[in-house]
Amino acid sequence: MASYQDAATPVHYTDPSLKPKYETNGFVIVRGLIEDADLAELLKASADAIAQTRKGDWHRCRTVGSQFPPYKPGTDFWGVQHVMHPDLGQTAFAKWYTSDRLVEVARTLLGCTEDRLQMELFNLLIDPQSHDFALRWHRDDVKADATREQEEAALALWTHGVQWNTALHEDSCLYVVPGSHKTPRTDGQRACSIKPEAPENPLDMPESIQVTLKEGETVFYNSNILHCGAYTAQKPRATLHACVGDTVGGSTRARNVLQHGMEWMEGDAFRGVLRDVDEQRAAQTQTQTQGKGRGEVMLNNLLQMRQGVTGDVGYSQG
Ligand SMILES: O=C(O)CCC(=O)C(=O)O
Ligand SMILES: [Fe+2]
Repeated sequence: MASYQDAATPVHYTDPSLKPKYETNGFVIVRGLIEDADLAELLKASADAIAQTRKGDWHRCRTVGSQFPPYKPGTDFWGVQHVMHPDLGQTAFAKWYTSDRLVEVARTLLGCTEDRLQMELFNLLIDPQSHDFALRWHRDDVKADATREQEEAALALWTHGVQWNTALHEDSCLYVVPGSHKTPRTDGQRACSIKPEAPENPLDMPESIQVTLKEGETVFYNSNILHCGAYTAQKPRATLHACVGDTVGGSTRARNVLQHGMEWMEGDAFRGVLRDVDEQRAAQTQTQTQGKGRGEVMLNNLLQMRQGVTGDVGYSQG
């Protein structure tokens, strides 16, 4: 296996080693994904979304004190939820989520054609204002007390989606155990991830590393890799946090995605946002056809998956 140092070395988004690195290590750091004009636009949209959240005008948020959904009400925030929501009024996010480079990398990592991409979550992770905060070590859709066999079964299924963090400011909040997307926890790793409390020092987790992203870099990762997040009020954070699925996964990703409450995506207003960004993209590209209708195809794939799910999906943690 490649060294951890090698695993954490950024590669260009067109580099052929992208997929093998992602598959071996469970994550890959990518540079060159955001064009300069898009970075400025995303920074502006993020600043507006953060301001709305901190003022108490945006209630879909991650509050300090809640590690996982459902997030309880609160007054200090570590995330802005559902940034593509039409009521937030920031179309830059939907434009980025459906952009050529991002879609190409997601499609490559999933090994699928573009028409199979399923729209999922898009949130923004931010610095809390007045409290440091951390998540415990976890896998997003496997419970902490899962047996070895349950963990093995869950990991074997978890190949139909990819998650990413794109740092708009330098970001060192994420920690991962490279390669742990394929193997159940060792006894030592289990001991460090079984309690509901966050660790005092994330690096006490055996074989863990801290992931540092420079401005504009993205880490794509398997969200069932063993990972944790530690947040400080001392340094600005504005990190785009999103995932996308492959429709061949059927309902395997339903709980992971639908637990966040996606009903707002059904309305005409959101479809209108997707059409607007589609037109903007067509006006900017010469081919006019690349990516046409892409956002709506992705959305329709999600809505179709959701229709097939009956009953309450519950929550991945707790
Ligand atoms: O803050 C991060 O980068 C990770 C967040 C996370 O692991 C989660 O929300 O489940
Ligand atoms: Fe997580």
